[in-house]
Amino acid sequence: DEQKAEYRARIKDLLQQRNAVLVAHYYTDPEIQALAEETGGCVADSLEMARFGRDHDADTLIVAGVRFMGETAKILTPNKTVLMPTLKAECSLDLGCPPDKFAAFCDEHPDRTVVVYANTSAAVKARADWVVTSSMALDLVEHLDSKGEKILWGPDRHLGNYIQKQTGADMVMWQGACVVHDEFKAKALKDLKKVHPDAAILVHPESPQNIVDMADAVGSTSQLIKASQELPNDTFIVATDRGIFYKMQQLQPNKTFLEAPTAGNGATCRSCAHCPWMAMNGLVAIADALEHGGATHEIHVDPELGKQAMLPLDRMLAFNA
Ligand code: CIZ
Ligand code: SF4
Repeated sequence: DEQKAEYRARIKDLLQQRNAVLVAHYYTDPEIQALAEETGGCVADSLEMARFGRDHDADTLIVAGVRFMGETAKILTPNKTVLMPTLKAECSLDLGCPPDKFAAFCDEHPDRTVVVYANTSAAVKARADWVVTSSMALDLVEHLDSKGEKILWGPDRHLGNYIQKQTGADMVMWQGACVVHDEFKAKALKDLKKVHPDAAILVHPESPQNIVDMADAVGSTSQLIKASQELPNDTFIVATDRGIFYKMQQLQPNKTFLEAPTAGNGATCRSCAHCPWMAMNGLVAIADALEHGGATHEIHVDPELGKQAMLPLDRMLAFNA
């Protein structure tokens, strides 16, 4: 703990020296979120991280999250230095959607508007008409559907199915999944709900359909945080990465938050509901990134690719339902 305090102090100094700001995702570990808050950075979902980084006047952004979030920051602000605690923080949705295969899929459906989730590489974004996050995907697809557009959706199949069901839009889908949300189990969730009959179930739509079907509220991370404040329940069962408990507990200290079970019995897989790549964003790695930058920490995006990917990203940021 003494060592951690030392790292925190060092990071604070380095942030000032470099005129840098720490931008952290809700799924990072609590101490990282706390540090971002203490130092004038932000804790947010990927949409708000992108907005915050774009609008902040720091020279350097240090993005605690996964690679696509750093890439998005670089695409939106090519003149800023974008550092990440580690460049090895991937995302199963991004990994499961290689740009060449995705482009071939798009070529098979030239009549469709291409809508991709933010959890993709710069090259996949560059091929898209729209980028979305889970907080505005439903509204955007509703909007496109109302104009009679047919949609090609990628890469998360659960989020795509959920949106298709809600909107009735004509969608073909890439079959990707998030390794964290894909693990939630309906039978174990039913059992947990029996033990806590008054609990409200909060579900991120990257989860399988049978989990979404049991939800009292379905939404993006920021929407679930809002639901935890607005619903009258004292107890919540939460089906998303448990990093989110930091913010929920901070805003509602008297409420109880339980992890939705990930394996057949909730006890066998205590760490499943935490993204292994988000967990790579530790204090040591952040200090190292700020101190050394360079090859092992700096995000680069090919400028031409970046220009193409900026178009659907700007559309996303400008879209207001
Ligand atoms: O699962 C993720 O990586 C999410 C929810 C990202 C985001 O949009 O904040
Ligand atoms: Fe990707 Fe899932 Fe991790 Fe989010 S939680 S970064 S979607 S693997």
